[in-house]
Amino acid sequence: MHDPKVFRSMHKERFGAEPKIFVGPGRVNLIGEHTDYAEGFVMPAAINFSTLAGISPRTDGKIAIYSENQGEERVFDDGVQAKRSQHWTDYPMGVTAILAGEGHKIPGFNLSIWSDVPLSSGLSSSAALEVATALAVLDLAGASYPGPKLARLCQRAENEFVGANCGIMDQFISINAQKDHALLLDCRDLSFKLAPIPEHVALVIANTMVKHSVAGGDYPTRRRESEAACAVIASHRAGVPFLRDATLEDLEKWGSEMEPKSYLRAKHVISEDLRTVAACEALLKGNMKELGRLMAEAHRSYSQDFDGSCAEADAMVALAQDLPGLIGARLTGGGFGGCTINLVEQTEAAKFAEALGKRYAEKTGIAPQIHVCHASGGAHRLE
Ligand code: GAF
Repeated sequence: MHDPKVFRSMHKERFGAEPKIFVGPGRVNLIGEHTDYAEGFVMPAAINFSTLAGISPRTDGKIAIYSENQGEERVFDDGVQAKRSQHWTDYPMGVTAILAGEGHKIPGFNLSIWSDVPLSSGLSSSAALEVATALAVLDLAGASYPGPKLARLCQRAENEFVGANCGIMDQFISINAQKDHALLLDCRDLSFKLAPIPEHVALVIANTMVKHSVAGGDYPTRRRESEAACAVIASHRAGVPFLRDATLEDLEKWGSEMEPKSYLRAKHVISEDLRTVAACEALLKGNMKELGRLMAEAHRSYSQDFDGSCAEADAMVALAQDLPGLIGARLTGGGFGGCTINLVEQTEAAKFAEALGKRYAEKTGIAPQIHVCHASGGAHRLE
């Protein structure tokens, strides 16, 4: 992580005021992909890559936002904006606008941002930024929310202000994560179960270096395709507003009325919900073999039925299979690139990471980034 002391003095030098600093972590999803917006199940963990947001008040009503990563500062002379401007500041401004819309009086402020969550890698750099900003702005406004409610507000910032049609998973885990745990989240009522990640298991995150984006065309297309399948089922059986409510039997019964692509997308989503709940049980029982099997099946389903992978991610998963220490591997996050998650025996993790990186570079000609991570806690203030 960035040295908070350096970050603090950077803010002080730029804005002439002492900041309060807040942290929002990125996340990795162990299993449960494209199920959140279908009100199903996901099982993510926060990771030790995060975004820092430093905030100090201003008296002139202006909002200044500086990103050390972008090397850019933007000043909004009339404070909170009503609309996006297709700029990276849409994320922090979106959160600010949503909070203002909730009735909070938000004075002018200086916000500085720094992050080590790799961008466009499926590790939720957007949610980390939204969540760190939300804590910072709420602190300034003298307000706070319970975690699940705050996650919904951050999701709204992304849906309504930024214009990316994401579900609730990323914001939820960034806020509500617990150190050394994965969290099985029911995306319908936001109830959750914590599952400890055993000490002997490392999270090895392998970045294919193929850029992923939720705002891009493929994510909303897949979402539409799966929702079209749900509409067919709902036209026969009441009480299926989301694929969460559908069964594999429903799919077999009415699948012939669906576009073939929609059928396959729904097959992934419905079966992924079952796998995700089963994976949590396996993790809780310490049944790593079953967890690995479910992850392998989840990757197959994500890649072949949902068509959410890419050649590089498929290669990264395939190349991991016979490496010593592997428990399970699959593509994580929104898809079409980004990172794979490998659960690996801790004692083998360093060697595993090195061997996987070498194999991937030889196979694809791309130098990957491979990180041995651990599950960290949720967003908080840095004292
Ligand atoms: C992205 C989205 F932001 C999440 O809401 C989720 O849909 C995920 O892709 C796919 O599981 O991270």
